[in-house]
Amino acid sequence: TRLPVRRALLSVSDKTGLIELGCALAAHGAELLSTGGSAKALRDAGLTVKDVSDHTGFPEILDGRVKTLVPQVHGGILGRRDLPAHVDQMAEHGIAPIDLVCVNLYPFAATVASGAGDEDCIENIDIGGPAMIRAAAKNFDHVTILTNPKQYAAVIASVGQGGTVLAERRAYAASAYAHTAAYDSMISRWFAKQAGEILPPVLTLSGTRDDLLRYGENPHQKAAFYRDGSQRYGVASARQLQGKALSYNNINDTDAAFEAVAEFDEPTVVVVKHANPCGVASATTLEQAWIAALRCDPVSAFGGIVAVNRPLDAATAQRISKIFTEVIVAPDADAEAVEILERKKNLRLLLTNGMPDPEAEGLAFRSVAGGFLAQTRDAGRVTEADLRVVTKRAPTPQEMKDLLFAFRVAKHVKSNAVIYARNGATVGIGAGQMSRVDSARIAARKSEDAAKEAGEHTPLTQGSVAASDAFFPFADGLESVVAAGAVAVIQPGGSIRDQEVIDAADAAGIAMVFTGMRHFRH
Ligand code: 93A
Repeated sequence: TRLPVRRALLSVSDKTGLIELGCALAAHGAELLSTGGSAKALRDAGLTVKDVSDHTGFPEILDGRVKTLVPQVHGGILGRRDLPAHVDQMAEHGIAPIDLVCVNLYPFAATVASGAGDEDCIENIDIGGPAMIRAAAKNFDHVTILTNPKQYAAVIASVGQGGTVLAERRAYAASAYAHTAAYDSMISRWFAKQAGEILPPVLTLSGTRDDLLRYGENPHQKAAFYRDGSQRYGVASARQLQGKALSYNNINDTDAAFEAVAEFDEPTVVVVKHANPCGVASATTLEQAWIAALRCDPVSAFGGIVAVNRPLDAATAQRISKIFTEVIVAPDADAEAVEILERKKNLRLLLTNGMPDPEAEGLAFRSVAGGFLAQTRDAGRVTEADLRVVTKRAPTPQEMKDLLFAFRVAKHVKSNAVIYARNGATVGIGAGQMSRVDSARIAARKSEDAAKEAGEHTPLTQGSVAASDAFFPFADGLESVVAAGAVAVIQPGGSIRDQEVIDAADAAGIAMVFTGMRHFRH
């Protein structure tokens, strides 16, 4: 059934479409009630309008702060037409039902954006408008609430057919509450900003907010960096000493690099490209670690992101500055290192003041169409005590050290991940393949390339250890790391064919350990 509109209250700051709506309502017999500016606009267009103050017998007072906040308005909106008691009380107090409310609010955001002073901003906090919107939305059984000029055309059509139907009134009610909720959260952000508090983000990618990035993963995408204030030492809270603003991809890659380097206790360098490590090394000094990390894949390191887990020293800065690097992220940097990097105008240097705890709890999100997935972050870390030797040969102490190192790197490489490591450095990284065998081969081939680049005859995978982020489902993956020269393997285990894989390892005379923990990263 359609509900005709016999009385409508129009009170809008944005007058777009107001006249058309007023004309249509009047043409179908509605009495129009309106406030100051809206009434004037309607009258100027030749429509008959009753001022709310005439309707209620109460003037607009306090500079307009109280215009519609009266029982004649709110009773007219909230009264239930299906309850005799409500109908009687309305009659008793001379309250006429209002069937349609059209309100949009004082332009608080535009006032703030215009650089207006506090007093002006506060005067633009609408009180009466949201009250009417919320009241009309609550009584959607009987009342139509419009909050956006884009809704007018459909309602004009409905009114032409005799009135609005319940389903549309209910849908408008839902938009109405979304509208007032967004309005109040905007105001709360403004207050928080005045007080200098960390702001909870408003999820919108329009406007001129500080969090907006130049663009997203590609130039035709919009992007923003929403900080939730949960990370004390990381990209979100880092100080940028130099270089142009970070891009979306820079932030993503820098985060990946810094989270990875935080896993290691010894001086360590991680080089990241497209969110994957392309070289990781631990050594007694950062400089040695850089040399070893770069050697893993010097081609990919070009234009990469470098993360270190110690204050950056001059010697290391000097070496890094020799190749084109997008970002360096470090807990701190010596004055001399900062001076060296200052010469590289485009390089961004980020200092975090400390290292994050890799075992800290937290949430990680991933978007899917129509929603997002949330999970606790991968804070899992395997130690030697967790390992189970499954082969006849056990790893030597150095192999054991390298196995744990390689598995920790694997955690930060896209699945399927296969990592070859030796003496605390990766010597081949295979990332993001759909087949584990391909990841193993790619890593080995990259290692061969790196050896050629360095003028060496044997690839560094000869005599290395290998890590796999998830179990080998068949013996073929294991055989391919053996073919690349690996002499010890670390993997979660847990496949129904584990025994086949163990037999293949024993047949090759290599050592293998199971971690019991998987590090998928998709
Ligand atoms: O100042 S208010 O908070 N107090 C009120 O009683 C009130 N009634 C309507 N703001 C109030 N309004 C707002 O006035 C509406 O939300 C609308 O944005 C604006 C329309 O005013 P005018 O019709 O005078 O342009």
